[in-house]
Amino acid sequence: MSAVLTRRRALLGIGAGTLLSACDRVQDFGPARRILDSGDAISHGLQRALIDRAALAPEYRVDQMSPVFRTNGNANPNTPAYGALAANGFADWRLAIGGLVARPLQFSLAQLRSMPQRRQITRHDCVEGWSAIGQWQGPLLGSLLKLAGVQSAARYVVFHCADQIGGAPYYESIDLIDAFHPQTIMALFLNGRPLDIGHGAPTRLRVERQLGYKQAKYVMGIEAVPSLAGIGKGKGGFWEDNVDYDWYAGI
Ligand SMILES: Nc1nc2c(c(=O)[nH]1)N[C@H]1C(S)=C(S)[C@@H](COP(=O)(O)O)O[C@H]1N2
Ligand SMILES: [Mo]
Repeated sequence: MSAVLTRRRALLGIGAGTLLSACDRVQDFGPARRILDSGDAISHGLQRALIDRAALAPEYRVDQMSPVFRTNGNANPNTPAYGALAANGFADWRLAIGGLVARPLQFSLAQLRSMPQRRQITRHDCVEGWSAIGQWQGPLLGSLLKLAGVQSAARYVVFHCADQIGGAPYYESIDLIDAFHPQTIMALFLNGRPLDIGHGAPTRLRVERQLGYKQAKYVMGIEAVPSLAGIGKGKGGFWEDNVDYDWYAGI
């Protein structure tokens, strides 16, 4: 880690664990590391941006949890394929991880549940003007990606969902900084219960530094890609493609 990053971390009071995990990831990706090492003005700006990106979203106490966590968007994919998986308790469902990875993997729900889990109480903010505080639990997305071995040419992670809106598949994407953020999980539980269909069963993304529409529900596949071109209409997500929402929806 550079001296500037170390000093800034001290100034900002960001925990070593938090920032180290972000730095570790940067080290894994050659080009970003080289920019960080170059020591010019642009590099300084990028360092500041990266520190902001590594910050944690606020976490809340149990007594601050919303009594009701409403659903929004699709509350059921309503396809025969999804219906068959749900009818069987998702025993036949698999989460596929592919694209630019050394080892394409398929995880069963039981396998995901047996992995180390992170539990966090966070606030979900929807652009439509509502928010809710809930407790999410699941494995770190970063752990899954490490098992698959993300290749250095990858820049984004795309989430392919089981549902559609107006005939277009719902999908979302984030960059590798958010993918390896210490609060980014594939949630299996909401408020201590297995994710219900309304909230995205059997797993949904929680990327806590971004707005509600990035929190992809009904995730069937995760794909590491070099570029967002050629996926959907190329803007990185259903809402980005169709109503011009920002791809980076930071909060
Ligand atoms: N697959 C899928 N993911 C989705 C949506 C959707 O319609 N389909 N809606 C998004 C929006 S706009 C919000 S605010 C949240 C709502 O999550 P909730 O239903 O668990 O409250 O899911 C997001 N993820
Ligand atoms: Mo939303």
